[in-house]
Amino acid sequence: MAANPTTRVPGGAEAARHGLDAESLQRDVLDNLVSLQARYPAIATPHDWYMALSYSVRDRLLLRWVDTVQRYAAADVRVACYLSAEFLIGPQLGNNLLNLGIEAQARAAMLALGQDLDTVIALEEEPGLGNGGLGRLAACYLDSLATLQMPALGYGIRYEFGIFRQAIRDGWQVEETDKWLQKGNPWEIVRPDVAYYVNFGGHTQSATDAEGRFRVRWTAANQVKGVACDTPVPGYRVETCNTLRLWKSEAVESFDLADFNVGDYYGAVQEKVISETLSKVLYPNDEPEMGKRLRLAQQYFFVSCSLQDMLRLLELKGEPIERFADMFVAQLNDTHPSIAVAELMRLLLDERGLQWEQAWDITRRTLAYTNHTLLPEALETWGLPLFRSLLPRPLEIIYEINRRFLDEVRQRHPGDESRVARMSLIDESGDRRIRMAHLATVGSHAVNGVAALHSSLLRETVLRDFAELWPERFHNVTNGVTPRRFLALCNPGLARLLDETVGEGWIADLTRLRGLEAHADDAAFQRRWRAIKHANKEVLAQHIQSATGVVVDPRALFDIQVKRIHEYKRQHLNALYMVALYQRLRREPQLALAPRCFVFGGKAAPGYAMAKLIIRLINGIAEVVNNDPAMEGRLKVIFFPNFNVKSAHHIYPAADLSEQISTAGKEASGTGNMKFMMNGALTIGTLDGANVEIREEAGAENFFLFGLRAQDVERLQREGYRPADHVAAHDELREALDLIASGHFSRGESEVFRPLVENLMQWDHFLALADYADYAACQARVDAAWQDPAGWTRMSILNTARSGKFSSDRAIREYGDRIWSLAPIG
Ligand code: B1H
Repeated sequence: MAANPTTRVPGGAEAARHGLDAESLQRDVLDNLVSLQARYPAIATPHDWYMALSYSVRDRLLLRWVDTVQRYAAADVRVACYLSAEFLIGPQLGNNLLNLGIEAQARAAMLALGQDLDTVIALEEEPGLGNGGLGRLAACYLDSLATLQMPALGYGIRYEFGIFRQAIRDGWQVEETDKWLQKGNPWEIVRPDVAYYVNFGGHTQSATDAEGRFRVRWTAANQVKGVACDTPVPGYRVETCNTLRLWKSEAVESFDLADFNVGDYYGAVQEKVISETLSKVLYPNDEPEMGKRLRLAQQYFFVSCSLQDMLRLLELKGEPIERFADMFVAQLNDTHPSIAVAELMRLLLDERGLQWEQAWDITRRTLAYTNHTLLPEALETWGLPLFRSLLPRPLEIIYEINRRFLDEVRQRHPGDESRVARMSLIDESGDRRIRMAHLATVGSHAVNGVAALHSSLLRETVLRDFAELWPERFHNVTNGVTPRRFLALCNPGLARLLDETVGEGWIADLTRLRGLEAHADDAAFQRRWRAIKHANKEVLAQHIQSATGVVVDPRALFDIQVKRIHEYKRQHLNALYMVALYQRLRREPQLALAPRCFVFGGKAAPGYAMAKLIIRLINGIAEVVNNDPAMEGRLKVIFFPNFNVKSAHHIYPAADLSEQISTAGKEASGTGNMKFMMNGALTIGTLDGANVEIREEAGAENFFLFGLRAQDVERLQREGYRPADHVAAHDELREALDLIASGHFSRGESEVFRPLVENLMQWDHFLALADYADYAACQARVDAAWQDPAGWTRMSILNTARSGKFSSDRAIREYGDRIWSLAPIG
């Protein structure tokens, strides 16, 4: 069990000794301005000040960082390694100041230098090393691991280009490259001495070694070098500072001298270029793209480097190889790192000479797998020819794992060959493909889903046969988010009120927010609560105006849906409702509806045409509604471009209503839903993912529930769903679809939205039309509730008060207790 993080960062004279006071900060910022940026104050750009301050803050982390690393190197400390292809860490400066407890000192120091701290913080480029929830979850978990003082390392890829920047042109999404490293990254320490070689291609040969043991040699066609790039991860007000280690690919040698000498200079450089493209760019999909060789190479590259690094750390600990699983546990963030099963086996068998049984025992005890999706199209598989050509030796190991595993299945279920085919690591039904979720499950001692509903569905559907075979290996760990970034940092106004009301302890123990319940009906407290929300809405209104040119009134109900754009998340259901509202208001201008401002944000995968069309639709509706004088003071529609961690800081605190309207059974958990709740937004949502638990915690009376349940969805789809029936039964819905199809929101061009409307009318794979009537009715309840400010504010307070469960600290304690057997070390 993790200890309560009570070790506080010193204040007063203590602070001065640690350089944490304003005066020494100011001195260092000036020094760094000259020594690192080569600038003096009069000519320093705002970015120079950002760099000078960031380096000064990083310096203050170094001592803790080095101490922490040293402690983990000691024997008998098990270290949790979080393997993830994505870490969406967000801007670092503000968060590091918060966790160190030196925000006020930094503000004073910068003021003395004539600089405004908030302006400097706002300059930081977003490290967009992830797509969405999965990558952000990994970042929240690193924050909690450090705060709970648990020995941990994050391992991933240092993409040179993170998620693209989204611009909106003529209503369409346009992707622009993300150049987050262009001006340098002050948080990163590159370690050329921490580097490993990774094999690709070629062939294998087996032979018997001198001691008569069977050994396999993999002769690779080429090798890539992975170099460690470290980012410090300080815990909140504790001495622990963990490491996020991201691998950058490099050519093995800058110049292949042999080639150079025979005159193939360009050939030698070419090899270098190919090696270095490996960690160049993040794949911008929130589901896998079929058959991308470079993606598989990225996965193997970072997994191999990470496992080799863990083996090296084991040596540093002075522990024998047999102790590997006692010293390390590796959590696989979805299947993207699941090649770790084969790679750890390879390293233990081929490089360390272990026997199969022993290697397999170590591998299974080391690895644990988190599943993040049940959507069939998002379950990762790799075609055999591609896999074989890139990773011949890991493929042989996978075959052998499969052979032994299927023997076990046959022993348990003699004659049940259809079960064997279902469970095999290789899907033989069409082109033969490796099922990465099966590989991860077979090679792990624990498998978990990310919300209670998701974990049950996982056991009942996708991994049913496996849960039958090994029920004890299946767990649920409901996701969580860090209250440091997503409450304390992004909502300072509310944070001050929380400090005053329940004491500062809530930041490290979010369940203390329960203390707010006693104030939920207090009129004076309610007024302060509303004033804070209003101020946050004013800030967001400013950002909206500068991003889109549209002026919105902070007194309107801010109804917000921000997340990746996907049909299962049903932004189009929300859009249909906006169109219906617009028509109602046009017909009946006297209608007593509360003024609403709908805000959307989120990126579409560049190749996902329907998602891009949904963005176009929202922008089309926005253009019409926002320019219609009859809608003035009643309705506004905003598509906030380039939603990312940085803009999220302004969005969650300003929300009144959180849209969590995915088709039941499709959203594994959601984490935005938790961020909204903490910041006092009410949720309108289906019984999907973590919404179920949010409603349980908040109380059914403080949650706007609508829609089909997961089992209804399953039944409807099994029995034959006919979307047109729902349209025929609902005039408002039909009129909304007709208006969209008429070209009203596409400048008269009726072709534009035809694919969307036709898709809905014919297929509607995610049952938007089936849920429409109930959604609209629920929105009417929202409207009525909003008209009673005291009642609404009470619900808002209770949502924040009861959000404690959704802290990532709780989630990480559960991983530590149930899956990692990991103790914190103070
Ligand atoms: C989630 C992904 C994902 N689930 C493939 N799956 C990717 C799959 O680049 N790829 O190939 C990237 C991402 N992401 C999300 O994980 C779920 O949809 C959310 O419901 C969940 O909250 C989040 C964190 O668990």
